[in-house]
Amino acid sequence: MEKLRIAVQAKGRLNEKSMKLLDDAGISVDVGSRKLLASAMGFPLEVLFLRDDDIPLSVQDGVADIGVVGENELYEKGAKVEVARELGFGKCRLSLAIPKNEEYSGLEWFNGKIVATSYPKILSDYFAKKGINASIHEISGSVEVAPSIGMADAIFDIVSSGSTLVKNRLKEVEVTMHSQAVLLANPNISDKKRQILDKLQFRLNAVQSAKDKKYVLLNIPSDKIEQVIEILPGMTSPTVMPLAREGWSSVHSVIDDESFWDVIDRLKEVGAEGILVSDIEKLIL
Ligand code: PRT
Ligand code: ZN
Repeated sequence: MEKLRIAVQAKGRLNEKSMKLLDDAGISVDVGSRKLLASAMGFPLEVLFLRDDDIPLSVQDGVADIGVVGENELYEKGAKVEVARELGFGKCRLSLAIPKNEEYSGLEWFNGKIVATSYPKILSDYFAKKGINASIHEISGSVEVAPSIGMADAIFDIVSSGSTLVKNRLKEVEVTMHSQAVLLANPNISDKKRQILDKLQFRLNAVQSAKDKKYVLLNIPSDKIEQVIEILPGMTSPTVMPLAREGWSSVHSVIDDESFWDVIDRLKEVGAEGILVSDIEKLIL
């Protein structure tokens, strides 16, 4: 039977969350023996473990059908692939940083300077767009030490909390892009594989929708039901059931996590009692 092959980072920052994504979709993969290729159980999928640098082109060239990688790697490699979904993890930014004591006047500061980076394509596109003439020095690791050893005047690298910059006496002066992990897909996969991808997407949608919502159950005097329904727009009309206690009803609904506290405050104001809120594991809309 045809299987969809997903490329996942073998080890590193994205590995665990990529595997959790499959797990959330009910797909379990036996990775015990740390093979290059592992099969999923009960779902037509296999996992190819690669360095993240190799994922965009492996999807473009069809070595894998889909893959999980940071947008930074995707744009650096310039791979011709589809972005099937944003995954919301591995968030970071790509920034220019200079020694802390330097006075920074604006982007022109970089004219004539040497900038060390592992992302030469993204940086040269950025400088070209901004009309800056700097020389880019490509290095593959520990970019942040380049200025202190006299290898470069500045760096262009991934920043998350910013503590690596502080430790290396650097300051972030320009943010050029934000990045997160994305699910890539080869645009030319067979119809059969496309169906498997759609099935995976359906499951991931259910998990994602559930994460953004809460399930609410509350008791309310029956004459206040109209007011409660106004506060709880829900996805569908809320379920209302009579309680054994005379003149009271129970209301069940699904609300957005975002407006959660606001909704609870308003429910209390109209007299709701025994408000029970719980996480939703999956939600099929
Ligand atoms: O071995 P392989 O090539 O597969 O892995 P890798 O070493 O190239 O990548 P890895 O595992 O470090 O990161 C994988 C992806 O995670 C990156 O491509 C980004 O999309 C994403 N990501 C998210 C990060 C960070 N946050 C991050 N903080 N990647 C790297 N960092 C590093 C950064 O390079 C810098 O050294 O963390 C340091 C900065 O962190 P702060 O918190 O001190 O600012
Ligand atoms: Zn890498």
